[in-house]
Amino acid sequence: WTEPLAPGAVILRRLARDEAGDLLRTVMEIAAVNPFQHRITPGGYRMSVAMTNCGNLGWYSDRRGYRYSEQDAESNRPWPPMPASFLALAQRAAGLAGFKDFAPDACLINRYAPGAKMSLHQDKDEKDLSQPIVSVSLGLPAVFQFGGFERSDAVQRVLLEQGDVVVWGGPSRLRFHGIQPLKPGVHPDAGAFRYNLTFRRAGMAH
Ligand code: MD5
Ligand code: FE
Repeated sequence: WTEPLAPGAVILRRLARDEAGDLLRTVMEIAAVNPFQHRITPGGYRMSVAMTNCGNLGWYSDRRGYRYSEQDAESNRPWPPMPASFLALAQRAAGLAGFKDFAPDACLINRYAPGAKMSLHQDKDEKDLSQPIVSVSLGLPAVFQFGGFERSDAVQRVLLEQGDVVVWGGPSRLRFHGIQPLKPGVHPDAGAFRYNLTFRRAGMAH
């Protein structure tokens, strides 16, 4: 079922529930080629979330800054291709939220271990901010924080569970958001972790 969160933001609860096991297996295949890594922020901190990517572009952070690149600067190799099942899910979700021709070229894969969090931030490294971001939650549940357009604005808290898909577009594309520290647990498909796929149009529209 669909739950409007704010203008431009829609939760598609459990949309990916039935395919979650397949998605997780595919995540493990990608991670076997391009392992999860804890990136360093420009400020010099090690991120608690571990990341990998698939698709033509991948999101990357080091002391030089945040950016999208065609290669993993660690290995100098291209990211693994975006699996057809990932692309189909992202496009289906975007379409349900009213974005008819979403063409993601990047999928950032985040892995949260107990205690891992993502502090309030905006996603604005993408070139075309008229394109939405589609987020797919897998494994352990997490508390998502959904804020406003200033870091100091009040946040709404939303529990995201395996199979929940959120489309962030329109005026919600640039809201501050984050993930509260993951509570320890054991998930039957994902063990001790939460995974999140975020599909993005990072480069120029064609
Ligand atoms: C996560 N990941 O659960 C989240 C899901 C990230 C990140 O935030 O940058 O890797 S994506 C949530 C999102 C994206 C774009 C806009 C908004 C939320 N928003 O307006 O709240 O690992
Ligand atoms: Fe984000």
